[in-house]
Amino acid sequence: MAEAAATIARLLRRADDIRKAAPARTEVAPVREQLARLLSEARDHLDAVVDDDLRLELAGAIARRVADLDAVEVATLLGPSPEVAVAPTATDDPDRVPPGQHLTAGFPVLHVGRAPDWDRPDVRVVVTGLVTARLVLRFADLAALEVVSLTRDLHCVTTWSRLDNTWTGVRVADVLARAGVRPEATHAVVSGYPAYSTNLALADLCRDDVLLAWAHDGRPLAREHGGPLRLVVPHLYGWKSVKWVTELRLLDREVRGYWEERGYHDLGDPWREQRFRGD
Ligand SMILES: Nc1nc2c(c(=O)[nH]1)N[C@H]1C(S)=C(S)[C@@H](COP(=O)(O)O)O[C@H]1N2
Ligand SMILES: [Mo]
Repeated sequence: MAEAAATIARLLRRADDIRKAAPARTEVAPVREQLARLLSEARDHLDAVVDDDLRLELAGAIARRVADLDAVEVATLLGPSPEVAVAPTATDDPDRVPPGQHLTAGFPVLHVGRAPDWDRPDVRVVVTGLVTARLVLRFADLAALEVVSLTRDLHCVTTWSRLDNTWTGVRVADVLARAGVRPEATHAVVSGYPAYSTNLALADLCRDDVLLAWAHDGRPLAREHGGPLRLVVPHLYGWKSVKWVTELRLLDREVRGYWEERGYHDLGDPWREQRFRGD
């Protein structure tokens, strides 16, 4: 039985070593798989630990590391992204490129899960929460608002930046004005396909250059980049720019979204390098 506890302790130490090395790795899936295997092996030894307190303690230690598997993904994402071509740092203009960022050659595609098979007729954006009128907007409802084009840089927390993206769409502020913002509203959660979301202060969401966009560089927004409709929040890291938007929910408090729940910063200002909570 002492042997079982020692075996578990050894497996957990190995898992922790791999976990610590994770930020340097570029492949997320193998790290996760390796950790999941070690942790399930550790769990297999639990029954052989006779002492109740020790067994409970070890079970807790394993459970915490299982819960941490998502955080491994976060840490790994902060390393250089494998699909991204990075231009030499020497060409980076410090006035355009925030600290720790590098220019990319192409336009990387980054999202959790799979892109939906949607076209413009499939667009439905629910505006809900602390609004005077809950709305379900179709593409035509959105396109009937004032159409805006603007050019902004996109900074992903995984360290790539793509300059001079021209986005065409409507201001979120105009969409929210149609629904009527209740005075108690201070924050929003914006959701997108399939179960993605992010939290934003209402003031950030209502800036003049925050759009629901359907075109990029003068062409219909490609599906992999969030087409038919995505949020664009140019002054914050890219994870705030929800692709395949489904819902804007206004709240009187901050409720964390997908990445924020996994340790990303609530605000995410690239110029202050707010990658993780506490940065
Ligand atoms: N629905 C959804 N939107 C998302 C994401 C996601 O995983 N799901 N990833 C975000 C992240 S981390 C970034 S950097 C940008 C990337 O946009 P791009 O794929 O058009 O470059 O989309 C954001 N929007
Ligand atoms: Mo990102």
